Amino acid sequence: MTIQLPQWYHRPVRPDRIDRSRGQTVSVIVPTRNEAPNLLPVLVAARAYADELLVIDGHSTDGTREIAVACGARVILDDGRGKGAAIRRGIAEARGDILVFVDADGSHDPHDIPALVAPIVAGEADHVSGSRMLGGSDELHATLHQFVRLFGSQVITLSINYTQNVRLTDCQNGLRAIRREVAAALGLAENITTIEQEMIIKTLRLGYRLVEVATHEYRRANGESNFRVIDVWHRYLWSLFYYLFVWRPRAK
Ligand SMILES: Nc1nc2c(ncn2[C@@H]2O[C@H](COP(=O)(O)OP(=O)(O)OP(=O)(O)O)[C@@H](O)[C@H]2O)c(=O)[nH]1
Ligand SMILES: [Mg+2]
Repeated sequence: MTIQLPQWYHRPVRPDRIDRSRGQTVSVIVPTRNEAPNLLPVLVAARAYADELLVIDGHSTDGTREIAVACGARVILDDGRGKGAAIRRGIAEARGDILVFVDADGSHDPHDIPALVAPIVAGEADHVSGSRMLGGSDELHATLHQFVRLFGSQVITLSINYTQNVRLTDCQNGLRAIRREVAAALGLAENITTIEQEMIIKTLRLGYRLVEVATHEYRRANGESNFRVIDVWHRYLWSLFYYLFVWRPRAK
């Protein structure tokens, strides 16, 4: 079996790019399910930026947990309900002041962590979302399936922009940083990848400060996408409608 390293792997590791002068600690949380060939470079790069490295494993059967432990991560099994439930578990378990979420498939570059945490460290944001529209992506536009995903994602972004009076460019990226206290205060409920838009909408509707930074999305290093629009599109529409129009923020 040939294993590809992600394209970003040879970039220099620069933990000094995180301003540590205010003593804020960083937890990097990696949700993963059967990504063993991709996980090692992600964890090796991510741990250089992390005070705490958490891997939330979706009951992988491919040696994922052994790799995670070898990289010094704390491994937690999720409850089998999906990536959203894994993210929620990560928020409950993490102890850092700033939580950074990085996918395990090699599509997110851990070297973007300093740029993601910078606005939070500087006290200018509560939640920083990586944007593929600002930073580019290797695989948003090439195939019909990718076009459908991009179109759906843009419709969701426009709905959020015009109802919340913001001008975001990407509401579906899993690469983000958020203050731990804010993440806990959102009261997240989604079990699948709809958690990304839930985090964005609740951040805005609760009055927290959300900013985007440019992050490039790489082709997953090995394996195939597990995301099938046909299985989940109705859950995306329902959750968009629910969090925009039905859900009511509690007073902070
Ligand atoms: N713990 C856990 N992680 C998951 C689960 N489902 C997906 N993931 C991880 O979440 C990240 C994003 O997964 P998805 O967006 O579902 O799918 P993908 O296969 O990366 O597809 P693309 O969106 O095309 O990149 C990957 O690192 C997955 O390994 C799950 O049920 N539990
Ligand atoms: Mg992916």
